[in-house]
Amino acid sequence: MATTDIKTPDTIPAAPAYPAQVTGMDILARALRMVGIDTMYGLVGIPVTELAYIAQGRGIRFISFRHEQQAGMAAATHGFLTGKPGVLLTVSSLGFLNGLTATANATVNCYPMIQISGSSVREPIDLLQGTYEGLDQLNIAKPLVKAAYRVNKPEDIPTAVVRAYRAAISGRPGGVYLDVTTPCLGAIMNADDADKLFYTPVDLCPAIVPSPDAVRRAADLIASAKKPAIIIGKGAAYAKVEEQLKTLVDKTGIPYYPMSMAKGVLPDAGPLSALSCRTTIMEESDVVVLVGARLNWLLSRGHGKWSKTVKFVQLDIDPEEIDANVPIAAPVVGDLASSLNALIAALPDKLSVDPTWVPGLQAQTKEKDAKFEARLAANASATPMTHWSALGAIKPVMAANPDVILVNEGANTLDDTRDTLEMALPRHRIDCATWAIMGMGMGSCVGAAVATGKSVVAIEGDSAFGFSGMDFSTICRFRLPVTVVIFNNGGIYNGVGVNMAGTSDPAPTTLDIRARYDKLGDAFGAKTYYVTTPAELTAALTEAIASKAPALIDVQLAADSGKESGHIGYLNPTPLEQITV
Ligand code: ADP
Ligand code: TZD
Ligand code: MG
Repeated sequence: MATTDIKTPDTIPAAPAYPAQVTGMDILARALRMVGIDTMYGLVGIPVTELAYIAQGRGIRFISFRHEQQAGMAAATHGFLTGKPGVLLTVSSLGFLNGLTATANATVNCYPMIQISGSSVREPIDLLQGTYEGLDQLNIAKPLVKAAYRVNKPEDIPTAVVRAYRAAISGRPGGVYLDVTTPCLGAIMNADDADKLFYTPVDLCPAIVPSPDAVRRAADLIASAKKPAIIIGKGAAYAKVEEQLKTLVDKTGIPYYPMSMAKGVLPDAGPLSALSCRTTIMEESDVVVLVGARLNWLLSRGHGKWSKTVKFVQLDIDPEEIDANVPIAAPVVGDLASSLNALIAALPDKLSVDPTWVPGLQAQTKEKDAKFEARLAANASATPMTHWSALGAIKPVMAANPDVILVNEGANTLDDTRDTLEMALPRHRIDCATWAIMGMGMGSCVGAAVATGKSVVAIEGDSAFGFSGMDFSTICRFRLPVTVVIFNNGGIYNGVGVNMAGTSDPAPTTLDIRARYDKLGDAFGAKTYYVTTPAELTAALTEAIASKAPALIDVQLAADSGKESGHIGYLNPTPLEQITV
């Protein structure tokens, strides 16, 4: 054979130029970037593992968790703090269901988030043929979320993402479910065709301006008030209307009472803060202005101690909220910034308030605060520690670090912490909120730290911590500046429950009074502390916050510290003391 017959690379014909191709996963990651999503929380596996890799490659931070519920709590907290939907990524079936609990909780709390879940191939799910992780996820999600969509074709992904985003933040924010099928994730498109799908959506969260009539009616009612009060809810924290609220309070001199997660929207310690006067406001106010707060169980649904003649002004974005429990005399439906601006402009410069009203509330505040301080002082040296002595040790440290975000869950641990720690800044308190659920702790810590870059302190009951404790490892893996403080009183409410059968099984409320939670922190390389005195606790928390590194403080309390159900024992069908068997 002549050497000229040998094919060299030069003589091999060039391969035909096939167009570059992309998958549905790539389109999804780009669509998320297009609406400004820069972080995703989740837990991967079939069929979304590669999606997470691609998202990371495209500049979306992927925060990987140990349990989807906690990833969802992080996404919800991210949404609440930033006003942009937090994104949760889950696998099909149980991963989806684990995450859905957080998406449902977000919906109840009006936090914007999007749960994106991979789902299996449709046909065998619909015919119940037993496919891998087969579950009719879309229909299961629907009743628990604000909106639910499924995307089946890669061409539809950018539209689906924009729709999910708008649904999460427009009107009343909430949880949105986006189901993405496995074939859609894996579908291949020509890159040129895919490029044409992307667009920049206009005005993703439009203002909703209240009607002038509604504003006039509300302003007239407020102007007629003798004993007015403002109740600030977490809707106001979310809507970032602290400046407008300050102007309203400065202009009118109306005192304010914050709901739990609205603490700090205006300072708890401000001269017009009526934080200690909840009952007086309920019993005596003639006009109450609800600003992003629902008249739900947390406000006795407008009944109970409320004066029979009180008139409500309600500022809310959701028209369906109005009259939900009691008649609302002056509804103002709109976004809070627009509504407050309009209301401030419509109010007279001076109100004719009863001259004894505000000084009376201020005197009451002084008296109640003094009593509270006396209680803390009386407990200061209690050994073993109680909730109060522990909180007395924590209070000055948190006061010295006002920009630290507080995460808080438990029963007594929740109620006593809320009562003890004053908040000076908006959106610095995240708790178990409207549903009073346990299991938001570690996820919320991660979401708060990632979304804001700020330091976080969680104060957790020992039971509450158990719901999310494994995701302390996520705090450690991402080296977040989070300190977790565990109040160990050995149980749900306390550790002195008695097994009514008299057997060796623990009582239903009993956990582990001798547990060393700090050793869990050791397993993941955190700074850890085990403290038994208030002085040790003050020192440990000071050092832990200053370290800006993951830290865990196990606070040993007395087993008898804490009462059943904390402040809401009245909601039990029958008090434990009255139960006989
Ligand atoms: P809290 O538990 O603090 O009392 P809720 O969660 O019960 O607060 O109420 C929050 C309310 O705020 C909801 O009714 C919600 O519709 C409303 N809301 C949320 N965002 C806005 C907004 N941007 N403008 C007006 N209202 C809002
Ligand atoms: N499960 C879920 C998901 N949410 C709940 N709220 C409960 C159970 C019931 N529950 C409460 O309402 S508070 C609480 C539970 C289990 C824990 C209280 O114990 P703790 O706090 O250790 O967290 P204290 O300080 O001991 O009261
Ligand atoms: Mg406990």
